[in-house]
Amino acid sequence: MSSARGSEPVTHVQVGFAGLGAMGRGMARNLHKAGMLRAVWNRTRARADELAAELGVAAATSPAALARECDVIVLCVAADADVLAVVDALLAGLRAGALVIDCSTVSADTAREAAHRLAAKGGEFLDAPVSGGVEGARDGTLAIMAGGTESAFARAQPVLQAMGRTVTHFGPSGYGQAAKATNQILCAGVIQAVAEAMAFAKSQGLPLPQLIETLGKGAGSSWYFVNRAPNVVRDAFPAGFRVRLHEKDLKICRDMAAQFGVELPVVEATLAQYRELIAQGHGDEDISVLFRLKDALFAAAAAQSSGNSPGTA
Ligand code: NA7
Repeated sequence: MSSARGSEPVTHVQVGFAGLGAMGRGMARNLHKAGMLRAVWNRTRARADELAAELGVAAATSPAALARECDVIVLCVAADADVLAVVDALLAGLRAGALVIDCSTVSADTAREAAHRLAAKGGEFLDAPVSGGVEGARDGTLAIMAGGTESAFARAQPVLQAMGRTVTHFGPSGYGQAAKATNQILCAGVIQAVAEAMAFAKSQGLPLPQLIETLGKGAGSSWYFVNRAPNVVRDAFPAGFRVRLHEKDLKICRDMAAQFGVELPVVEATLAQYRELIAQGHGDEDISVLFRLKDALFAAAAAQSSGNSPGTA
């Protein structure tokens, strides 16, 4: 047990990593840099083999084989059912007292269920979803929101510190996911505002690069405005944070709010618009592609009033 913030790499923790997608690969590389990565596993075997060869670590042939090798296992897979499936597969090889840290974004209920299944086999679980995107995963600067027991959080410290810059324990199992869901609502509101503001600015004929430069320093600015409004100028919306993934997360937020009998307007509006974007083939683009729908409002209005006064001063 070590509180490793800013200290030397901790080499005695032997970590296994499962889920080498866009996020997981960067996170696993940072664990390797910190001297902790022992083995990796990925559903599509080739990805595990490739990273294992790059880093000189073992490629486990199954989650159970990974669990047999390591005391700490980090997961970064996709949705609720995927996390539970991998947790179940780990159980067959679980070492006594092993700690599973799940960095996927799933519901708080799934986190509690995973904690329950692990506890029944003598393991510990920490939900530890992350924010900061692929860049944060690569640079080890993720914000990590943890839920679980104090002891699980303390044990996880060196591992979390190797992957993130801001690591916060919010409470028992599920609280990390609740914090992450809060973040995803925030992202929805901000991207709505960025997309709408940029479509409005375009309609006004404003010079967009100068506008981004100036408003980026103003009170309405945000990370999304500074980093993603330029996509509008480039007319390209590469991921980024894919529409499909944010849709998954907002459905989690919707379900969690529904448990209180509440429908959240920003969540509902964004989900409806994401459905439209996905139908139009934009599901794998960055969420700033929402601009296209807002821009289309002006195009539709212009088309409707065509023949009137197109160059209204
Ligand atoms: P990616 O790039 O889509 O990667 C997803 C990873 O999860 C990838 O390694 C998948 O394996 C793996 N995966 C997905 N479903 C399963 C199941 N059922 N069993 C085992 N492995 C699975 O997503 P990101 O890296 O951007 O995001 C990962 C999580 O962090 C997600 O919850 C985000 O919301 C936040 P594959 O290579 O496809 O076989």
